[in-house]
Amino acid sequence: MAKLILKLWAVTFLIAMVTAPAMADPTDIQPEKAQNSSAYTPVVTPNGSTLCWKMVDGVKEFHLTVEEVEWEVAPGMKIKAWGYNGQTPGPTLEAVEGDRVRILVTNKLPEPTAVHWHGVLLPSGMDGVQGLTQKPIMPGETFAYEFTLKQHGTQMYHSHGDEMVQMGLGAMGFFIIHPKTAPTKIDRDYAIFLNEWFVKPGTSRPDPNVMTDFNLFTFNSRAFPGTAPLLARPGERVRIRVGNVGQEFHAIHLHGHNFKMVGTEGGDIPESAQYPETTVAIGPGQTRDFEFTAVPGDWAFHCHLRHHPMNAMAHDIPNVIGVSQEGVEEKIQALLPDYMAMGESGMGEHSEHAKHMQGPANTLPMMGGEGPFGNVGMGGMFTVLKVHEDVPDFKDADDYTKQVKLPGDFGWYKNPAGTVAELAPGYENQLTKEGTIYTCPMHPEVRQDKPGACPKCGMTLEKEK
Ligand SMILES: [Cu+2]
Repeated sequence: MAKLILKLWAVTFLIAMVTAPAMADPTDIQPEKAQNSSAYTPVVTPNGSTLCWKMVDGVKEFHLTVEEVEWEVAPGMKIKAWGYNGQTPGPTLEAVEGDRVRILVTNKLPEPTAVHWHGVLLPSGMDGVQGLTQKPIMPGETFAYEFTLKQHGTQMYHSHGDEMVQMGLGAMGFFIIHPKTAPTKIDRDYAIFLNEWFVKPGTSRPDPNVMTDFNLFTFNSRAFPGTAPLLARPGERVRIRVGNVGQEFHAIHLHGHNFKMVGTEGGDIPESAQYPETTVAIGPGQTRDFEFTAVPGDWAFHCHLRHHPMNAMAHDIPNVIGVSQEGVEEKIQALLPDYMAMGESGMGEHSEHAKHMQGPANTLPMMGGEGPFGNVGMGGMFTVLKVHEDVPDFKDADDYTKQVKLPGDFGWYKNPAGTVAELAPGYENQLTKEGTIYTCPMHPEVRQDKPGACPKCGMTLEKEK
């Protein structure tokens, strides 16, 4: 009897081996990219990547693994996030309307999950809502989602199990579906995922319980000065897609251009209804696509909520603008020798101090970043659209993300003569005229009659009181 059972088991096992669908490990997937570039311009996800797929029996098969990832927000700060395939946001899925897709999802989290294909029209049972449309994907399990793409546009994917924690830790990504035939040719196509986080300075685990007072604001989970620039050549047609499944609204603003709103997560905006903007408000659960013709220059691209192009700051510090700090510094230095009184004349000096003062471990100074004219004094949701003549053609999206990582990459715009704001001729510096002396807060022996930087530490000199 035991022999018979063993035989039956062996036969069943063999049949299972032969008939089992190809449940490949992500590492087995050959780099057969969505590179049908005659039909569309591949999307670049700055600081991110595009997921490779392989064709299995006429179906484009993708493999996502949801797992803990160590992620660099900007040089000097890493977080322990939850993402897909080693990154947050997860790699961008890219396909074409009409494709049949199969997405294998392996759960390497310590708790159950499910993946929702946000905005994608599909059978209810493939919608990825844990408990409602499917069983949870238990740790270690791999689920297959399979459906035919009936639309095109900028869609997203994200966890739909323990959402506050899983999405709060970064489990999200783009799902971009190209039209079979595009009405206009796009030269550069970029995708930027917004998110906000709270990471207590000195720690690395984002706190998903924080509901309102976030201290990190990111484009593709990177904060300035860790954000890659968007490159284009003058006159090129550029599309930017922005996605948000966070907790807050953002007002994404581009300098130097009037762009046209061309799509939402619900699909194309008909040409007759497209409208001009310079700032697009984008709420949780929304995507927005806009297009423009690139104008030469280095153009700021950022969230316009004024705390969002900034990094970790303590929001509960007292407001000391215009309040004399005379004597305060000395008193506190008796207890904390490194203490510096700041904020009397505004927060701008903070970005200077950040260059030479040791902050807490694993956090980012409130603002910083070197530009061609000095400190940019920004952080968070901020990057630069660089429209330069000498921007190269990149082989594909991977080639771009490997070569373009930080704001200074590919240089700065060479302004034609006479097109940069300068000191107005004939106007003397009012402060110098009145005989003001400028000193360094760290090196009082440095004294001069002109504003400038301390030759010893580089800090901006302050008016002597
Ligand atoms: Cu914002």
